[in-house]
Formats: sequence, structure tokens, C-alpha cells
Amino acid sequence: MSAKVPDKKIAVVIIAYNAAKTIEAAWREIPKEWVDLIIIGDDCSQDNTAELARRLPGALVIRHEKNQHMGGNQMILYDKALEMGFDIVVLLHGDNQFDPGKVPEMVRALTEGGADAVLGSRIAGHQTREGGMPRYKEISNKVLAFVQNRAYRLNLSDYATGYKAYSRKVLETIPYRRNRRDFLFDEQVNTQIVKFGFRLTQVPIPTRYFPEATTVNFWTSLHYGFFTLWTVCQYLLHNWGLKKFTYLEPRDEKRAGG
Ligand SMILES: Nc1nc2c(ncn2[C@@H]2O[C@H](COP(=O)(O)OP(=O)(O)OP(=O)(O)O)[C@@H](O)[C@H]2O)c(=O)[nH]1
Ligand SMILES: [Mg+2]
Repeated sequence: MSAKVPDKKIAVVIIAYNAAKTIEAAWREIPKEWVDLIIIGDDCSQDNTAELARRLPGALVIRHEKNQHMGGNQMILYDKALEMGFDIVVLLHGDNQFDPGKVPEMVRALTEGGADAVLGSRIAGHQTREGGMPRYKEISNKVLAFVQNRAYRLNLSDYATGYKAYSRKVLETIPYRRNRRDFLFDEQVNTQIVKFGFRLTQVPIPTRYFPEATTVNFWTSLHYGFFTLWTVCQYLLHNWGLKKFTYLEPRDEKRAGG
């Protein structure tokens, strides 16, 4: 049980890919009194991320022998956190793009704010330009959020963020194992959270862009944008009973991982 939240077991999971330059800083900035365990998923990095991570006190390092990409890495880390009995799971990136100092606010949104899942919103943090978010990403994130808010009947500003916290109930319920393994995994998780009736909120976070903090270029962003719109369509088609999507269907208790 963490020192600050004695009745909850809290894990920070870090997806890390070629993060040798940043992993130590990401670990150092985590307020340890809020966290029981830091689980680092090294996604078969070609640099010495795993070796460096293994030296960090309080961190459990899982190295994947094959590259799992961003979604596959998260699946393995969520499975592990559930297996180990954690009540709250906070997701951070090994590139240290998301301020670990915000972990307490993310956790409090769940423990005191009544949320089941929370997104760290760079837009609500009002520093997108100062933090170096490219203008086209800022505009497209806002346009996508506008569409998503209408479809999901929410009022959030940054669904494309990589900083999230989930309650155990969310991870036990949504069939995340059926999602895509690439960058689009996160968007499917957002949709599942809404579909399964969980309360999704946000807390403001600072924006941080620097060379190591992004591999997503204009074309990947465009792909991401179209896929996000398609995910919204899938959600609506599914709800209207016009077409079924398995990742929006409840987990099958008989099948491991849903
Ligand atoms: N396995 C794998 N993981 C990756 C790859 N690219 C990125 N990742 C992981 O995904 C995380 C986020 O990648 P970024 O490229 O920063 O993407 P993003 O944060 O969603 O988008 P930006 O807002 O552009 O930074 C990284 O911290 C890595 O852990 C990849 O090619 N393979
Ligand atoms: Mg990034």
C-alpha cells in the first residue's frame, strides 16, 4: 500500500522503447510515496534501456524478446498489474514526455474525484505552444476532441494524450487484449471506457516536446486522425446495432484475456 493512499495498491507502468537517454529521469521524477511499484516494459529496445532500468530501485523490468509496439507493450503491463493485484494503474512513457510529478493528481481523480479513468490533458494545461506541440497536432487534437465529445457525450480536451490512470475495474472489464497493437490501441481503450459506462475525466498536465519525445510525424498523425474518426464511427455503428465490433463486446469470461 502506498504511503499516501494506504488503502490502494498503486502501480506506475512505463512503456519504454529505445529510452536509454530518458528512462532514469522518468523514474527519478515519480513521487515514490504515491506508488507501490514501477513496472517498466522494455519493448526489445536496441539500446541499453533494459540494463539501465534494472538499476533503478523499486522498478520491476519486463523485457520483451520481440517488439510488441506501443499497444502490445501496454497489454503485457496491464496483465501484469492485474495479476499482481494493483487497484490503480498509471501509464507513463519512457521518453519522459509526461510529467511524473502529476501522478498524485491523476491518482486523486480516481480516489477522491469519483472517476474510473483519467486522461492527462495537455490542452487543459494551457501550455501546448510553450511545450512545443506542433501547431498541426494541436489543431487536429482539438478538432478530434470536438467530434469525440459529441459522440461520447463528454467534455474532454485531449483524448490523444499518453498519460492516463485506470482503476482495476476498468482494466478487468474492457477487453483490451482484442485491440490493435500499434499507436491506435489507446484510441480503442478510450472508446471501450465510454462503451462500458465508466466515468472518464481529465486533469491538466504540462506539454513537453523535445527530440526524444516523439516518433510520430505528420503522416503518422494523419493516419492516427483518420483512424480516430473511424473509431468514433465504429462506436456509433455498434451502439445503433448496425455493425458489431468485437473489441466493443463484453469480455468472454471463458476466454483468457477476454
Ligand atoms: N515498440 C515500439 N514502441 C514505440 C515505438 N515508437 C514509440 N514507442 C513507444 O511509444 C511511446 C510513445 O511514442 P511517441 O512516438 O512519443 O508517440 P506519442 O507520445 O503517442 O505522440 P507524440 O505526441 O507525437 O509524442 C514511446 O515512449 C515508446 O515507448 C515503436 O516504433 N515501437
Ligand atoms: Mg511522445
